[in-house]
Amino acid sequence: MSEISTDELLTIAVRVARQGAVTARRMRDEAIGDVETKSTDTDVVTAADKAVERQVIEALLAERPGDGVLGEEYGDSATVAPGAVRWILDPIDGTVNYLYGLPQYAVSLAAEVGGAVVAGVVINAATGDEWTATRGGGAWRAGRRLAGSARTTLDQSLVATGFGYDARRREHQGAVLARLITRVRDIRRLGAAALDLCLTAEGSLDAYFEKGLNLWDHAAGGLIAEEAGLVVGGLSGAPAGNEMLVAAPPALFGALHDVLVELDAAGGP
Ligand code: LIP
Repeated sequence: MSEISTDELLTIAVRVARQGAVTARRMRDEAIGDVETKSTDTDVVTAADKAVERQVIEALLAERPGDGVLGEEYGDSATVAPGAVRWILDPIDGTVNYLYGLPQYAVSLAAEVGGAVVAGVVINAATGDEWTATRGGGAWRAGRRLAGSARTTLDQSLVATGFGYDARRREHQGAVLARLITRVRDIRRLGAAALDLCLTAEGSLDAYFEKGLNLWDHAAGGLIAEEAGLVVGGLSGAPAGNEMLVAAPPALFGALHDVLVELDAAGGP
């Protein structure tokens, strides 16, 4: 398979993700009538999550048959050709917001080559807002290069986070929040990790952290945050991942990291 540039990968990702966003918006009224549950009774999947994922997979593999796709709903189809790309897809991130009609849900699509994410796009399917990045090429929204927040102290920081679908985990996350909330300006729970990462990348939030994310929740948003100059990582030197993801400007990352370690934010079920 011929070498493809990250810009070309981004062009494909943006085109396919925009089509997915249109489908998500068009289907909303009918899709919320067809809802199933996954890990718990509150972990929902709608007909639109599945339809958007099938549509995106079809479009990607029609253009690049040798590639693979890791998607939230249909899992991982391994890459089949050397040098192929693995696409990492969350068809509708923020499905509970989608169900309730809260305009905070997104199509998130990243291109991974040789184990590294090299291009990513996140589109708020309700508003059309779009964030993109290529590795080394910066992070962008509406032609503006993003640079994250300039805030330097935690007590003045607006921090976003999220909660899992398991009640025991939520109990632990709630306890952490009860002690963190006195150490920051305020907390925001917006309900979609991909959008939380993009809002932090553009400085509309100062920092974000969450335990329990899957790769499809943060692959594209994580690259956008990194290319905006943010540090994106786990705790105690671990990479960002299911155990914990923290995204913050370099001036804030250390302070937030240390408080999260002190509060055992990565602990619990
Ligand atoms: C959601 C994440 C969010 C998290 C939710 C859920 P989904 O993903 O984006 O940050 O707090 O529990 O995991 O399920 O809407 O794709």
